[in-house]
Amino acid sequence: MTSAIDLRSDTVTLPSPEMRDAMYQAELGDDVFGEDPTVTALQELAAQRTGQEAALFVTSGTQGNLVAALTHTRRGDEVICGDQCHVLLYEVAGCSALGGLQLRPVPSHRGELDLAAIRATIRGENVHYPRTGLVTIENTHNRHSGAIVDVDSMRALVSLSHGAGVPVHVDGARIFNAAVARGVSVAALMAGADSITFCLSKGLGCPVGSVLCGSRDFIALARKYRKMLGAGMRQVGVLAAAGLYALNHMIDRLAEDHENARRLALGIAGIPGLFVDPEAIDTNIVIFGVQGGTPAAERFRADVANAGVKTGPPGADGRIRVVTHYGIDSGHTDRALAVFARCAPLAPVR
Ligand code: TLP
Repeated sequence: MTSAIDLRSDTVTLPSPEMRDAMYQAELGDDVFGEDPTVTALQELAAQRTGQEAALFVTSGTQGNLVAALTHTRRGDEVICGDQCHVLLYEVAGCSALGGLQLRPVPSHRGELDLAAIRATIRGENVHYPRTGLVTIENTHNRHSGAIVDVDSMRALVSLSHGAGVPVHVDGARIFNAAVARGVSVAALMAGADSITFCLSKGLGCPVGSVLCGSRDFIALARKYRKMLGAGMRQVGVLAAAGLYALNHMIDRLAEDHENARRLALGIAGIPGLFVDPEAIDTNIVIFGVQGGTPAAERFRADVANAGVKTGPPGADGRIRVVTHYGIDSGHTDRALAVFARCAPLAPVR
């Protein structure tokens, strides 16, 4: 029996033998004392890659985004974000529950935030109003099928926000996918934004961890908030070593994931009863519709799972997400497409 093809997320990747070896060999120390040389090396490299002064190793993307929000704002502030973004939909309302922050969603199109809506949403001075403390943007955008927010668009957003004295945080969980797909540096994609979280535990193949990057002062304060959240970690170089390995060896190969995602999207577009626009696939996420809406999508998902292909559950809009990653090659992609064709609602023989 062949093993399942897991397209649920790029979070399911396992560390390669070389990455495990780097973890085994890592030089360690107590990072709460700032004495873990491997963590320090990872943070320095992450800062350099993102064009920031400093960086902080955090446990997850969710924690990185929360620490960023706590560091940029004060209780009672508003945070402007996209209406489909991860911070708003999938981070357990941490900003509100733990930061006393109010999230103000604005419409987003393929990851780009509507600038007119942001202009209208940033608060002026009025006794009734909270302060606008932060604008946050996601790049690449998960719910918009891994869409890339390009440099020009980022520049316009940063200029508008900074013009109003509001900092910008980038949820760059998959920013290296954007950088590789566009052939530009992450530093260029930042376009002057104030901070970024990127994930090591997605396409880069690490077992755990994300990095928050920003100015030296910002990261000094962020370190305190990370400690407050209970994530002052000790000999954590054993995990940072995987991150260092990933930044040095796992970035260029993301292009393969993008090719496989495109191959999946082109295949899905040719299957009667499934719907996707392959032209809309920028990176490694494909979100597609199933004729018959949510009930048909649930049936389809169960059928393909029985045939050995794992996909995400249908979202609120009834569409299904598949994500390519280090554990998926073109052979897996073609096998998955054959299963999709057999299980699609309009398949000739079921
Ligand atoms: N996304 C996960 C799930 O939570 C949905 C996934 O499988 O895609 N920002 C973005 C854009 C993300 O997609 C995610 C994870 C995070 C932040 C949070 O990262 P973690 O899982 O490390 O907390």
